[in-house]
Amino acid sequence: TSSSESPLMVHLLLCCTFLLALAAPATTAASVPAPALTPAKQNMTWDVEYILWSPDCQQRVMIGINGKFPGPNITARAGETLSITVNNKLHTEGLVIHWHGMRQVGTPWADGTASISQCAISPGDSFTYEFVADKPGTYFYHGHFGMQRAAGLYGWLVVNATAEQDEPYRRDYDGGELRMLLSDWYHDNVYAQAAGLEQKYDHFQWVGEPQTILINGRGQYDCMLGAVTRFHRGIDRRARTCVRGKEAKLCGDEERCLRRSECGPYCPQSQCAPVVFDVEPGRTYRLRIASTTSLSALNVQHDLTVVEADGNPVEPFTVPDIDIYSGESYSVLLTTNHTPTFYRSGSFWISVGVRGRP
Ligand SMILES: [Cu+2]
Repeated sequence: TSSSESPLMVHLLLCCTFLLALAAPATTAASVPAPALTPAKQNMTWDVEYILWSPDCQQRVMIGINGKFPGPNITARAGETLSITVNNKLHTEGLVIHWHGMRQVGTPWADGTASISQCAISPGDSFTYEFVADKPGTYFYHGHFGMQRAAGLYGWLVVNATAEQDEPYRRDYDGGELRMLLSDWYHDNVYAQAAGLEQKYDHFQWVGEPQTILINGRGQYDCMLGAVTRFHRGIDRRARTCVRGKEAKLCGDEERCLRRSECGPYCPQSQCAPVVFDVEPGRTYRLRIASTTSLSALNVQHDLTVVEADGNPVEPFTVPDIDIYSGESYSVLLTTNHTPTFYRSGSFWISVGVRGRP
């Protein structure tokens, strides 16, 4: 999949509506010192189960958490304890969850690596992971048993710095935070992928290139989004339902149509609708990027300033695009300094393509 022929894209919509939710933390954090917080604890309960989902407008079986894909966003403050009770509702396989980037100081049993730090949680059983999110940074969690990560078992784990810690680049962005969790997606299920890799006499049969790149669990198979201009004409972000016009005839059953995302990427309710970031002109945003791909090395194209890599601040440097390999994460600064001339209101694209694979 060359990035120039079939770019999979994020649409940055420049919106005149002020996004207070995004803008407010930036201004308060810069001017008013946050009150000292007592060490807090977040409790979560997750049911991990098979779900039917259409991440690229084609329904498949995935592994979801509490009925959804990707899993819940965890946003912690450094020093906070996370307590996550995981119920294994996969009836035929074990389960663990690894907290990628967490140092697990004093809690090695919470690392979530099957057969290393713990036995896999048996079907029907539960296990409570409890650990301190001690270091600010951009992380994620994922299944670490069999190929469960490739089946969709992953999600964000972002650790914010405390007021005292103050990340060095904190004052370099005034627009808030955006997130892009990237992965590759294959239409062959993970059991078929594993069977190919493990074939007795002809092992390491790789499934091939991914059908779709997912951004925050969303993608569009086979360039179905079409030309950029078609997308701009086709999408109605205020639409409350999936079925309208021609699609009504196609779907008939709206509930089914929504569930299977049969109305395609143009319906904002679709599980495969493109990710859209609302941003204001003339601001700088912190964009967190992480990759959970099976094997694809990805490339994100946009002018960016890199400020964090894998939870460590780096001397800022500016790039026209960035390569990201599986398991890596970055924070980059993105400035909305282009004049919005492109179609309708100001709309811009970030593209994510496959750079290659090892
Ligand atoms: Cu990992």
